[in-house]
Amino acid sequence: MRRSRVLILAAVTTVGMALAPTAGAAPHAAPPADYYQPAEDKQGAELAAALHGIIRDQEVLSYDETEQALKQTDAAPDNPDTVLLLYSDRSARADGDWNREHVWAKSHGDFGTAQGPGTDMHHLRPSDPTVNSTRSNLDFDTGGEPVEDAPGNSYDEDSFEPRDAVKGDVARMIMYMDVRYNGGDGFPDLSMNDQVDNGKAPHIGRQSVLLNWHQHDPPSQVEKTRNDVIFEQYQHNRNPFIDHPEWASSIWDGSTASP
Ligand SMILES: [Ca+2]
Ligand SMILES: [Ca+2]
Repeated sequence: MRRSRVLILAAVTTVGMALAPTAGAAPHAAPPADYYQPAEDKQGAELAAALHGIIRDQEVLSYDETEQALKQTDAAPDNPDTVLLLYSDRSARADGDWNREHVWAKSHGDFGTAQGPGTDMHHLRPSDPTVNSTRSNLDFDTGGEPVEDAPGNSYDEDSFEPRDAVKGDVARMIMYMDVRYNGGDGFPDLSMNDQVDNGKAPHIGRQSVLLNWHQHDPPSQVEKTRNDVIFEQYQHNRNPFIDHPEWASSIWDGSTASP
């Protein structure tokens, strides 16, 4: 069992390496065979620490560069002149009316748009400006009133609930940010907690709800391809929870403890 998995990964890597030097080549369908080697056989906090060591090795874009990059990472598969809007279940013209949503709200840790968490493509998504403004810096939780012009999303005074199709995407972006940012690089240690109304503290909740959303909305092909494009062409690091969804429950076992 183990042997065959390794062989499959090795085969994929060979294909990817052959394509890598060509501009615009199809991205990997999977991480290189050795990418997660330091995390092998680890659990819990040790796994989180190993993943942090792997994914902190990255290129860091400027905030200006992220706008152009999003036009590629979030292009609609059937129309590359448009970008998919995270919450709205529609696309917008790439040169049209959309803005950049920080899924880990940039006020939670107050990191702004300086190079670092505020420019990390793994949690930046094109968004309808009005919906982005409604989400504002709310934590994530269930319930509230419907968001106007964005069916399936709802919000109240202290939380935002995205539509079902992107609930898991949101959870995996938050988990990535938690493991990636641990207080190095001059930025705060971002971590999930099980609360709402976190304000400017470097926390986002609710962890139990996000983990539930991760379970019920597993990674889609669009999400996997996006992870590949960021890895191949921009940051050269990956979101481990898209590649290995099972690692979430090893790191966050349902308790409120967070690395
Ligand atoms: Ca999804
Ligand atoms: Ca952290």
